[in-house]
Amino acid sequence: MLYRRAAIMVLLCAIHWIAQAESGSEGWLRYSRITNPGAIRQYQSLPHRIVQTGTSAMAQSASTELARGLYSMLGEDIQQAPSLSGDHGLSGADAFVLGTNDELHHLLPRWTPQPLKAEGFSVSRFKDGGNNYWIIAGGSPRGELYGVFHLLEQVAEEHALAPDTESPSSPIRWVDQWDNFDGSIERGYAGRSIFFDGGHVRSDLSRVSEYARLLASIGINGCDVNNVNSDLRTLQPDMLRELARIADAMRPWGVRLALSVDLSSPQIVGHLPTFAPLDPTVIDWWQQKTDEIYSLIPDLAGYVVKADSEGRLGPSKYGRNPAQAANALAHALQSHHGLVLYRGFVYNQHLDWRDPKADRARAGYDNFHSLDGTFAPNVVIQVKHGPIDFQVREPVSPLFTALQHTSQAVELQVSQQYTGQQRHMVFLVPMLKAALDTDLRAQNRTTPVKEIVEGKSFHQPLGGFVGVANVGLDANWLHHPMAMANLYGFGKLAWNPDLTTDQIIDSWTRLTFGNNPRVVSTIDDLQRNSWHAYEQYTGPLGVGTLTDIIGIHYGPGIESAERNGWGQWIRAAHRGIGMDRTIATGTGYIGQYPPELAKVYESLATCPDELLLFMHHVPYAYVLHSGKTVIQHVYDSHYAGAATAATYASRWQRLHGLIDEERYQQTLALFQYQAGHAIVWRDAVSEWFLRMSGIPDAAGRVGHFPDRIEAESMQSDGYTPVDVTPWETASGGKAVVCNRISACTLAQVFNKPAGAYTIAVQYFDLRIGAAQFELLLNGKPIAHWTADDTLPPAVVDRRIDGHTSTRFTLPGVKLAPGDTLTLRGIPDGGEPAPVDYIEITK
Ligand code: GCW
Repeated sequence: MLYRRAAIMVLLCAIHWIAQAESGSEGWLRYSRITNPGAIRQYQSLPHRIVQTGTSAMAQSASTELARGLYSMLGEDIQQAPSLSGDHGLSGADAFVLGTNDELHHLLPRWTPQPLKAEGFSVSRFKDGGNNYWIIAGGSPRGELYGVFHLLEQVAEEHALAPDTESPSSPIRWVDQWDNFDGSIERGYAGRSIFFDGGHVRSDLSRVSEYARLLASIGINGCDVNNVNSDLRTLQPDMLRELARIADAMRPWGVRLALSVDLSSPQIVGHLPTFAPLDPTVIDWWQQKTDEIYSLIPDLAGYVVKADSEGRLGPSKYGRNPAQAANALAHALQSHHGLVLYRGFVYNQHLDWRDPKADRARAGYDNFHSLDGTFAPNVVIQVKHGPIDFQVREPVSPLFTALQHTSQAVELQVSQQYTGQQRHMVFLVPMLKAALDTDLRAQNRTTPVKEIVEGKSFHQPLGGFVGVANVGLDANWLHHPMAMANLYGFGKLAWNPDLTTDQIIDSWTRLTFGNNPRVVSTIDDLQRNSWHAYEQYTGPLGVGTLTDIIGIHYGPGIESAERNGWGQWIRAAHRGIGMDRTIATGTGYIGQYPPELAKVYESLATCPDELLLFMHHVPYAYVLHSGKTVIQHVYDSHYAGAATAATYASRWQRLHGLIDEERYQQTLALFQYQAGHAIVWRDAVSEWFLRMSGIPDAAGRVGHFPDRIEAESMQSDGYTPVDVTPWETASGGKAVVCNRISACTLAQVFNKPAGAYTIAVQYFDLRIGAAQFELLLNGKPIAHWTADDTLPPAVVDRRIDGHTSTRFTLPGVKLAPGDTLTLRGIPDGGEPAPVDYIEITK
């Protein structure tokens, strides 16, 4: 009876899942029905019964998940039984048996457990008294849960099930969310917070539980839910009680809550006269506050600290250093087994740009290297993988080798802050792998970043991986259906950084879109090269993402990097470009690397092209290892990258009918958008470099647009020209706007040979309204669209620039000389239907 009830429950849930199908909310946990007869056959002998030996919430999640997944994929009734014996009915006595090693050994004394680490698992087969068992053993209930997800993933990918033992690379496998209590998310691009709204924790936390389940399935065991720019209310008693509800929602999935704390809290929340880290009243305050938190959240993973960085207060106010601040917190957490993740992202954003020796990239090393060995054992320094800030290409931070007696975690970004903000497809795993595999050659031996943070290189007890995820309320979590590969990939790399890009993308695609070979190979190919293409059209040769550095970090804004205190300078001049970070003549940054690697970067002869402008200042005519000049490389790579982005939509269209319509259409629209926005990037960067260097493009493309008609030169009724800032983000530096309430028009007589043409309209789509556009040929409407895309910025912004520039494309229009093409723009809600140009190509 009990079994039957469990089976019915599973069935009801399954119906619910089907109804919700394919919004992307299931991520890679779709568990879609296996229809391939060969695969069905290989799973036919699997047991139909699950015996769970544990009673914890995590153990319950493990068995329920196994039942849910197997039922959904194989359509078999799965019973959850309390013991090995009992009414076996039709399903026989075979079973999946779940538990920790100890529990299982107690139940099956003849079974020999594999030695397991705390979060490891083993999947094995065992025959006893004529019964066949699949045993999923964990070093802990969390390990058991990971074993279940592993087995289900094998089935979803239609692999033969085989015994296996795995354990994670390192203990810290966390995600950080930069969510604010008002429900906004700093650098989040997929809607509002799943955790907070209106200054409080949401009353409905069902998305939080679903998120924790997704995280558990890729081995993530901690989640810092509040922005590192921490709200000062975080540690107030009533807020802590609310935050405890989030911990409760994630706990059944083995995901522990962590909290970002602000170091000034003793003063602001505790009303002490000071927050000086070594002041006894402050030390006492942290202890009491920490005890209070643990009484509400007994398994809190720890604190994350951003201090003395981007306006956050820190120990420097009292002449103290990060170790003294971190250790004060560590002391309070020690008896609770909590950790302090103190961020290495400490720098001065008021650097003097006129000083050729000033260099933000130096900051991490300069602030921390002398502190090595002085941190408490439960402090971990959380280091962004590059020395600046998540640029499309950076070398790895030299801080990793400066700390040899301190545990470290690498901070990687899943949220595509500088890499297209989940409006462009950019599969980040190749980039993350390039960072993790970089061999820093500390002590003249092999010390790749991944082994340093695993604690292997310098024999540290702690360490690991932190991913800034920033999922939001969008049904599919990250907005772009392709972006979930980055979250999946981050988790997989945190579990095992030796996995290859191909292994990761192939699994993700199969789990997310099914096992059809054409679907798999098409999506794998699209994703695999997408980081390279994005780098090509946004920021080549290590110069950084050439975006609006002091704004939203999305579209092009090249000069924003220069002449301010933020230190992301590209040092572009009329003769040359790049930051001289050499030891010989530059900022000396290169000298922060161990000598073998420093030697490679210091010399122009050995510095890799892809990091050239990060390390050196060179003339535009400098010849790269590839044989091209820097300037020609800039032109060529921008054209090549945009050309690659232009192929995405048509490659995707070959999958029509092979995947669900909802995700198909959503992805197609994003690919079409990306093709247009890649052109905005290409033109902005190449035009800017042309103007700066005065060196023409050898292929004659840059500055020559024979098929383009500038809006400001068309015959206008109501449209007026405006200057666009920065100039490079609109063709010719100008656009036109309609300041009427009713429509304005632009008209042009066609004067090329008759034929079928593609008409592209480059216009601007602002958040504030939904302007309408209509294209007419000789007075007859041929297309109509609304400017209502949810493009970044996530905040209301009225600017006409490279963030909002977008394109509408109409292929196959038959045109003859003398035809009149008219574009009608109808403003809405303050959006003046802005237009940049029309391009008519064969
Ligand atoms: O990447 C930058 C972001 C800031 C962020 C900061 C950090 C949370 O632009 O928005 O603040 O880094 O990592 O602290």
